[in-house]
Amino acid sequence: MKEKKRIIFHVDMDHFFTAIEEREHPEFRGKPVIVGADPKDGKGRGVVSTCNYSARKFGVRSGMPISKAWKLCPEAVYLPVNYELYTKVSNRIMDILRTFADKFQQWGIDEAFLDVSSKVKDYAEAERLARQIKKEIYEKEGLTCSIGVAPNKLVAKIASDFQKPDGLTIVKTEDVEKFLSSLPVRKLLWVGRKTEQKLKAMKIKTIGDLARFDPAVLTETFGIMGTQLYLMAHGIDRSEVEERNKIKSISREKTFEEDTSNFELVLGTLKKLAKEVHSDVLEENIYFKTVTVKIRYENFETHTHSKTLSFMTNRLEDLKKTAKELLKVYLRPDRKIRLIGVRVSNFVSGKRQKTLA
Ligand code: TTP
Ligand code: MG
Repeated sequence: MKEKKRIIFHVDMDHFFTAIEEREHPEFRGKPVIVGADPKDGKGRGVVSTCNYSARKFGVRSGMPISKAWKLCPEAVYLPVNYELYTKVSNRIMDILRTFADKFQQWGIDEAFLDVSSKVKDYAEAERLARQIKKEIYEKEGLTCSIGVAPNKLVAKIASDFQKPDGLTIVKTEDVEKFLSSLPVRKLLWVGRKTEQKLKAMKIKTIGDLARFDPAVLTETFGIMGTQLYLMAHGIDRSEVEERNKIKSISREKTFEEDTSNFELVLGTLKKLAKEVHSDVLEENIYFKTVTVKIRYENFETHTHSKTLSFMTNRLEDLKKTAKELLKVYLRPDRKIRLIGVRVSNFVSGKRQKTLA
């Protein structure tokens, strides 16, 4: 199974939201900084969006309840999420990165894949190019990033995470299997908690364990995903770097001050969230097809429920109506609600929509 020879970069900004905040407020440098929900002296609800490396030393992590972060590190600088600013910086960084690539694919707010196969003839040149990219981002935006260089997206993504922050990890074709073998299987994209547990029960902990496993048994156990897992464990990934519509989804969520079964409040909040999402939809000049609601009960049990409309829309009424319809089935008098969220996805940009019509 010979792969077409390619050289792919994965660029991932270091502690993105907090790095921007530090740049804007040099007085925060050297201190632990946390961006996320208001900690309210430890009583705050909601979560940590991200934190700088100094806060990570205290055990703080993305996605952790803000109240837990407060316990671990009360002395940190706590800041609210300034999406508008981060999006602007992200757009500028993506514009810089795009100029270096034959093919480019933004991946989330602070990551991108670059296919540079025709720009460099070998890994030595690739290294020089990667250093040039890091330098340019630092000079223009004052921010550091980590870059993974590899023959495909899968390995490049794992490599960018290998030495962070300000890292550069190069994995040549002949080194791929060795590089992967000692890493935990969780590093393979798509290996979620459940799969990880199942693999653990089969005594598969590292990617190397997985690569040595009988592929027939993997397919028997996991179906088509078993075959995928086996290929990934050998560092095989043929997916192309391809530009998609820039933003993949727009969402808002709200953690209630107190868990509630006041449905008027819940539906009122849903409307408000829908309105906020909608104003972003208009600003971005996009049309959406899919609406998703998220609900978390007081015991943290979380559900998401989506509906894909048969049409593209940018109308608030469509969003509100669909979101309400989706959420209603989860409103039960015996269950208190902790959080709700609204998301739209499946986008077509407004401009393109016009030409399609
Ligand atoms: P990441 O690249 O996952 O994290 P990071 O850039 O903060 O840190 P690292 O140096 O490890 O790359 O995510 C990019 C941004 O996305 C992050 O700065 C904040 C946001 N984010 C959230 O809001 N919630 C989350 O749970 C995660 C993982 C990220
Ligand atoms: Mg990052």
